Amino acid sequence: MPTTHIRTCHLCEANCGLLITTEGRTVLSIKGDPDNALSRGHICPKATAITDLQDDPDRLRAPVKRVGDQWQEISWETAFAEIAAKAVQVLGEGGAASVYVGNPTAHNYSVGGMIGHLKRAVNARTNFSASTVDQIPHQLVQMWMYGHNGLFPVADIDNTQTMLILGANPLASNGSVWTAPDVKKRIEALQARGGKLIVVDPRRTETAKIADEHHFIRPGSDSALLIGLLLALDEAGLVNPRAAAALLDARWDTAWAALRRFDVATCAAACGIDEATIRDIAARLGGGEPAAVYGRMGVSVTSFGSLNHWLIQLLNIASGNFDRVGGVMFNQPAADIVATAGAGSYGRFHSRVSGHPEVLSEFPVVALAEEILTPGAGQIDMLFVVAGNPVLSTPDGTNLDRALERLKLMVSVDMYVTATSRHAHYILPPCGPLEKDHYPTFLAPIMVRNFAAYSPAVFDQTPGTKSDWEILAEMSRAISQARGEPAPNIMHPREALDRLLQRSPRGLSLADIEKHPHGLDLGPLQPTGDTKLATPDKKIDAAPALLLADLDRFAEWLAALPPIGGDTLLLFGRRNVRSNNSWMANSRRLAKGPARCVLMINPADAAARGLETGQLVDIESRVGKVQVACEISDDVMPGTVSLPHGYGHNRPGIRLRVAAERPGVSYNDLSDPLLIDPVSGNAALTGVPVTIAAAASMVAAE
Ligand SMILES: Nc1nc2c(c(=O)[nH]1)N[C@H]1C(S)=C(S)[C@@H](COP(=O)(O)OP(=O)(O)OC[C@H]3O[C@@H](n4cnc5c(=O)[nH]c(N)nc54)[C@H](O)[C@@H]3O)O[C@H]1N2
Ligand SMILES: Nc1nc2c(c(=O)[nH]1)N[C@H]1C(S)=C(S)[C@@H](COP(=O)(O)OP(=O)(O)OC[C@H]3O[C@@H](n4cnc5c(=O)[nH]c(N)nc54)[C@H](O)[C@@H]3O)O[C@H]1N2
Ligand code: SF4
Ligand SMILES: [Mo]
Repeated sequence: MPTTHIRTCHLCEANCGLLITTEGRTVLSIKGDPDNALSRGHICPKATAITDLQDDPDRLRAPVKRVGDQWQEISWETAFAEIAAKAVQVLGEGGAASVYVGNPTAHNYSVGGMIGHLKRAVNARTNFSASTVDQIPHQLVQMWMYGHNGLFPVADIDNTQTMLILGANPLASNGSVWTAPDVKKRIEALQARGGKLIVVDPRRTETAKIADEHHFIRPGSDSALLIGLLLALDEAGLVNPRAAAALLDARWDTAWAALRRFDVATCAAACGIDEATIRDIAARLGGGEPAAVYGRMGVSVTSFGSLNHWLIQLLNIASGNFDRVGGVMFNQPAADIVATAGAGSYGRFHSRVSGHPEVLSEFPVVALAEEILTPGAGQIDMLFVVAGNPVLSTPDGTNLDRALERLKLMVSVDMYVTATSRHAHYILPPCGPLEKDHYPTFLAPIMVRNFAAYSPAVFDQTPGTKSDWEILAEMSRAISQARGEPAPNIMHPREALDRLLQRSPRGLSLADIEKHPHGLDLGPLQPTGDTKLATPDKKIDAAPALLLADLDRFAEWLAALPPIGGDTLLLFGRRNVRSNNSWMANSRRLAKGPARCVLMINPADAAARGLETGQLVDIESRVGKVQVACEISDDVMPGTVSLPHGYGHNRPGIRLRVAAERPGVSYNDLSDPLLIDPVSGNAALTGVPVTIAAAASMVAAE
C-alpha cells in the first residue's frame, strides 16, 4: 500500500514542503506540498533527486578505512576504537586537533548540538567552517549592530513595493539567508501590485531577466554603489528612519559624518553604475513606499563583505524601511536561537600562523592549509571534516590537497568518497537522507513568515547504519573515554529541540508543532520595536568601530582602482538550479542536459582573444590554472568572466561515477587565499584577477 509522507526539504534554505509517496522502501513520487503555507506547493528539480541520494550505489553504507589506495569496510566498533586510539596518540605527541563543519550541517538540526561535544573530546581550538566562504559578514555585522549574530533583518518580499537585490540569484539558488520558497511567484506578485524588482549583478542572471531593472556592476565594488546610494538619499533630503529613529543615538550621526567624505560621482565611476541611476534608485528607496535592500553571496564574498553588509543595514534604516512591514524585520520563530544562544564573539584570540582574529569561535577557512602545513606548537595534525568538501569549496584547493596528505589522522563524516574525503583515514557515512527526521532550526531566523514544521523520518534507519548525530556522539564518547576524560553528557536531539522550543518566547513544545504536519503558520513578519534588539542599551550601534575604520581601506581602494578590462579579467561565480555546491553532481537526473561548468565571457573580451563558443581556454590566476570550454555571452559584463563552483570531480580517487563523466574544473583552484575581507576573514571569491587565453590543445570541449 502506498503511503504519503509530509516533509520539508532539507537540501536548501527554501525548505519547501514535500509530499513523498512510498511503497515499502521505494519512493514512488516526490511532489510539492500545496498545504505548506510557506512554499505553497513549490519545489525545484533537486527535490526529486533526494531519491537518487537515498538509492545512490556510490553512497557509502558502512564505515571505511583507507588501506593503501583501497577502502576497506570495517565495523562501527572498530572504527570508533581505532580513531580514539589514534587521537590519543596524536594528542600525546603534541599534535593539535581541528574540526571543519560543512554546509549540510546547517540543514541538519540533530548534528548541530554534537559538534561541540566532538570539539571538546579532541580539545580542538582551531576550528573552521563553510561560513567563512559564505555568510559570516552578515553575522558579524549583526552582532555589532543589533547585539546578536543571529538577528537577520529579513526582507519582507510579500509586502514590499521595491526590492533591491545585490549579488544574489534566488531564481537559481532559491534564496539564501532568506527562506523565501517559491520566490519567482513572490516576485511576480510584487510586480502585479505595481512594485519593482531591481537587480545589481555582473551577470544578467535568471533573476535579472525577470527584474524590472538590471544593472551590471564591477565585481567587488558594491561598497561604492551602497555609499553612493546613501549619499544620494541624503542629498535628496530623504533620510528618514521612521520607526527606527527611536533605536538610534549619536552613533547614527557618527556613521554619516564618516560617509560624507565620499561623493556620488566618484562612487558611480568606481562601480560602473551611472550617477543618474544611483540617484533614481535612492529616490525610489526613500520615496515613502515600503522597500527592502537584500544582498547575498555577491556582496559577502568580496574583500569588502563586512562593509557591504553594514552599508545595506544603514540603507534600510535611512530609507525608513527597518522594522517596517514591507521593509526588513526580525523574525519571531518558534525555535528562537537568538533568544536562547550566545550573541557571538570576535577577536578573543588569533590564529597561529597569520594572526586572523577569531570570528564566532572559528578562524577563516583560508587559514586551514597553513595551520596544517606550518610546523610549530599548535600545528594541526588531526582533522575531522563533518559534511564538508573544502578541497572544492575553499580557496586554493590544490594547496589544501597537499596539506591534508600530511595529517596523522583525518576523519570525514560523509557518505561519499569526495575530493576531500579521499584524503581521510576513515570515512564515517550517515544513513540515507530519508532515514533522518528534520527540523530547520537554523533557518528559523531568516524565514519570510513565522513558520514551523517538524518532519519525521520517511524510512526506518537501515539496521547497522547511524545518523550523523549518532556518529558524532559515539565518536566523541569513544575519544573521551580513551583519553580518560568523563563521557560527554549527550542529550537526544529531539529532546534538545523540544527544550529549545519551550525555552523560546513562544513557548511551544515539539508536540504542539507535530500536530501540524503541513507546518504551523505563525503569521507574517511584524515590527518588533526594541524587543528583539540584543544590545545592552537596546539601541542600534550604527557605527561599529572596525567598520568605520574599514572606510579608510575603502578610500585607498577607491583611489587606486584600475579601469576594468584589458589583459586581466575579473572572475566571479554562478549557481545553477540543478546544482548544490559540490555534492549533488552524482544524480543523473540533475547532471543531464548541457554542460554547465563552462566559462562565460563577453563577446568583446572573446573577440580580443580570438575565442569562439565551445573552444577550450586556459584560465590562470596567481594560484593556479585550469582548462575549460568557454561560452560567449553578453549576459556577462565586459571585463569579467563567470565560472560555477563545485566542480572538479576528476581528482584521483574520487568515487562519484556519474559526476566523473563530466567532472568540470574547480573554481577554487583559481581563487586566492590572500584575497579576503580582513574584517571578517571571509574569502573574497568574487573578482579574482585572471588571464584567459585559447588553450594550446584545440579539442572541442563538452
Ligand atoms: N568559488 C566558490 N566557492 C564556494 C562558493 C561559491 O559561491 N564560489 N560557495 C561557498 C558556499 S556558500 C558554501 S556553503 C560552501 C560549501 O562548502 P562545503 O560545505 O565544504 O561543501 P559542499 O560542497 O556543500 O559539500 C558538502 C559535503 O557534505 C556531504 N554531505 C551532504 N549531505 C550530508 C549529510 O547529511 N551528512 C553528512 N555527513 N555529509 C553530507 C556531501 O557529500 C559533501 O561532500 O562552498 C563555498 N565555496
Ligand atoms: N541550485 C543551487 N542552489 C543553491 C546552492 C547551489 O549550489 N545550487 N547553494 C546554496 C548555498 S550554500 C548558498 S550560500 C546560496 C547562495 O545564494 P545566492 O547568493 O543567491 O547565490 P549565487 O548564485 O551565488 O548568487 C550570487 C550572485 O552574485 C553575483 N555576483 C558576483 N560577484 C558580485 C559582485 O561583486 N557584486 C554583485 N552585486 N554581484 C555579484 C553573481 O553573478 C551571482 O548572480 O545558494 C544556495 N542554493
Ligand atoms: S528549492 Fe528545491 S532544494 Fe530547495 S528546499 Fe525547495 S525543493 Fe528543496
Ligand atoms: Mo552557502
